[in-house]
Amino acid sequence: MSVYRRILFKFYGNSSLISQNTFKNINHHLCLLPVRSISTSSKPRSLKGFFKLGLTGVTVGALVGTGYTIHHQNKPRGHIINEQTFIEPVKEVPKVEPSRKVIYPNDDSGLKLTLYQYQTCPFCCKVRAFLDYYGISYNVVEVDPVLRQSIKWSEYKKVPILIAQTESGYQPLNDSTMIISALASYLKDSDKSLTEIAKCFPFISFYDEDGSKKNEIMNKYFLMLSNEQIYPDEQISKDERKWRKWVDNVLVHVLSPNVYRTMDESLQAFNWFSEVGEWDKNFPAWERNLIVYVGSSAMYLIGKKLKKKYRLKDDVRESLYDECSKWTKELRKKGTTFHGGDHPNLADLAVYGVLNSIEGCSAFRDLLNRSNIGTWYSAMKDAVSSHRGAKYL
Ligand SMILES: N[C@@H](CCC(=O)N[C@@H](CS)C(=O)NCC(=O)O)C(=O)O
Repeated sequence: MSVYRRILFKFYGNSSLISQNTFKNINHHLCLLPVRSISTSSKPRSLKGFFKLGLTGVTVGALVGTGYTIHHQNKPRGHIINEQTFIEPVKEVPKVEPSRKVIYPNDDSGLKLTLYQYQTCPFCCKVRAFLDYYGISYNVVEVDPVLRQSIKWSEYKKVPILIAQTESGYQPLNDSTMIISALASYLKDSDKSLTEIAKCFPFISFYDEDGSKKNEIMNKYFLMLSNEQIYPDEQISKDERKWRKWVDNVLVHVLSPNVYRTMDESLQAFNWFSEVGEWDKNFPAWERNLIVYVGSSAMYLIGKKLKKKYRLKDDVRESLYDECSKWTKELRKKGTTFHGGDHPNLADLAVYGVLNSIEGCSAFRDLLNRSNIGTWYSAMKDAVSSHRGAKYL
């Protein structure tokens, strides 16, 4: 995969959003030059010759096109559907010096965790919000978004990846929602090991409409508790799941078009990412500059495509305000500080985490000025930064 494409992947998240055509089109443009030079250098042809050549071209094109379509449609897709796979424990992971260590002296979870992340990726922020709130220590490995050497050992190529040290090696956990559900299950009911819990989140692989391979993690919004008494109110947990899904399927999608709304905002955002991700320290200068300048231009363009794909309003800020007001409206209805009542639940942590990822961007400042989410957000910031969840463990 080209470095350019990887940069798009990093900030785009969902690979299917980078249209295959973007790259095909680039290639097509490049192809125009040699084709033209061949035709100008050849001898003039008769009209009949041109017609014949054109007809042959169209026929060959149609045959190849049809053949490709048939091949594409007949490509075996079903064979891996329903084939369940688990995230296998690994014996070793290559030793890398953590970019930083987050240590909470009162942490008695017994967990030894390392988070492979991008500092401002919304999904990584979500996982950190959870760990910080519960005061669970962890090492951070800031992944180089271009070369991604530090996650070469993993078959899963996205971040966050969390690994938990076990007696016989390491248990990787992939996907922010699954990571949080697995850890929350473990913290509420540590009868099962994380390896056993990871098995409760099997994934199935399938090909999507574009023919790209996707994984779907089963049960990822559910906590795996052996004792039903621990989570007694089904309605509360249903509500929590509903909002966690909304974060992954709706809220995150309004962020990029807002953060990269104009070229200026995009560049500002990347400079802020660089600052908080300590790219100066973690990556060579050429790479940091490459990410900032190529990344911000690419994301500006991609932001426009995402706006269309997710049918955001012409003024994308309106979509951001609308979504956030759904959250605050529900909060008003409940009449509590948090969705979880007087302390945050997993939905609060998820919303806080993803909004926290844009805290240094003008979109976030506008959001605070134009909506009433600020009160909830500061209460969350306070709860997370004082690790208030530790007392509920
Ligand atoms: N559903 C996943 C999404 C993770 C994701 O898309 N992460 C992006 C970064 S924001 C990623 O790693 N993209 C691939 C890449 O950078 O190569 C989750 O919740 O963790």
